[in-house]
Amino acid sequence: MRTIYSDQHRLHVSPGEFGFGEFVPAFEKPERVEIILDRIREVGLGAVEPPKEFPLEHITSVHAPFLIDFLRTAHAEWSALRRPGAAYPIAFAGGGLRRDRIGGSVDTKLARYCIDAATPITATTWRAALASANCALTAAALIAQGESAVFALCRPPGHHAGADHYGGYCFLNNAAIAAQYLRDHGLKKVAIVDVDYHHGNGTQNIFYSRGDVYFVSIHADPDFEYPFLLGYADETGAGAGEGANLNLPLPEGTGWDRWAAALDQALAAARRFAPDAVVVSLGVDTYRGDPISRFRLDSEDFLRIGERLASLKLPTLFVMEGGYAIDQIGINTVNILQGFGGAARSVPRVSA
Ligand code: SP5
Ligand code: ZN
Repeated sequence: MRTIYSDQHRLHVSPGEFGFGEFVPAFEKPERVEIILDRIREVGLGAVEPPKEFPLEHITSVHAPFLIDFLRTAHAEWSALRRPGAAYPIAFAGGGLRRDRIGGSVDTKLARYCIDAATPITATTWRAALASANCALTAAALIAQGESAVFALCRPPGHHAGADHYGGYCFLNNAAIAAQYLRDHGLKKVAIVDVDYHHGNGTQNIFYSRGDVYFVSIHADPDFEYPFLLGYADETGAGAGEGANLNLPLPEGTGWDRWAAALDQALAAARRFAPDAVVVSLGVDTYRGDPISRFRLDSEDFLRIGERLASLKLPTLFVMEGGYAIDQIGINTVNILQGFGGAARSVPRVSA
């Protein structure tokens, strides 16, 4: 399996995040994808290639242009006010505040566009986010040209970024951008299967009223976990998208048996949709050792996930999302790809 990777991801380094009463070092850090890349090379998964550059239209086909303009210019506006560090919001657009205000000061825009205090914009964040989206687009172009499976090793991740908002360590929704590219290049129906520990609220938001892109997500119940206010089972789609959104929230402590039953349900639903290709939002923060998560998957389980995804027998585009257990992130991620059948050679190794 080919991997698309850009070293420009290093241009995004979060100074830290607010969480549960303190400012803590960022969990979403550059080492994550470097370790995955090392593992890809160690097992001989396949070629690692840089992304091509794509026109911004592929991004503005899923994100509001005003959000894109903001991501590009936010830090310049921030530093023009002689502020240190990176741009974080100091207020949020809940409580009946005006969501129709899309301009104003950098703080006004941060309040409107950003959904949390864990997704800072630095001077070079935009370049990293753009390179990440280009990885997904490059992989999508390969799938559109007939490749059976490609891994977009995206960083920063994307599935929490919606049509006109961002957060959850995500700026541009790489999986959604890739799915839209496939739709624009001859594929009639695309299914997105999101196996990250967190609900892919941004992806759901983008496709909620559309019947051509099916979204199914297996995740921690938002009743106790981020993003808290989306990802419930009663969200089934709207309008032309009614029935094309499936949320499978699971309780704290979920282990393989229960998670695998949800995966089977997700894959059965995806199969019924009869898509022309599948985009997998690939998070490995379901791992038992993940520092911010409460599921209990073992490294071996990720091999099984890959095998079951392969049973769809469809062109498959893997897009990297979350996973914060740095020591095991390479093994866990590549186990999914090897389980899928992505390795030209070598026996899957399951522990360090
Ligand atoms: C792409 C992705 O996986 N985004 C996840 C965003 C989760 N953000 C909120 C996490 C709060 C973490 N605070 C954890 C403290 C643990 N002691
Ligand atoms: Zn996650």
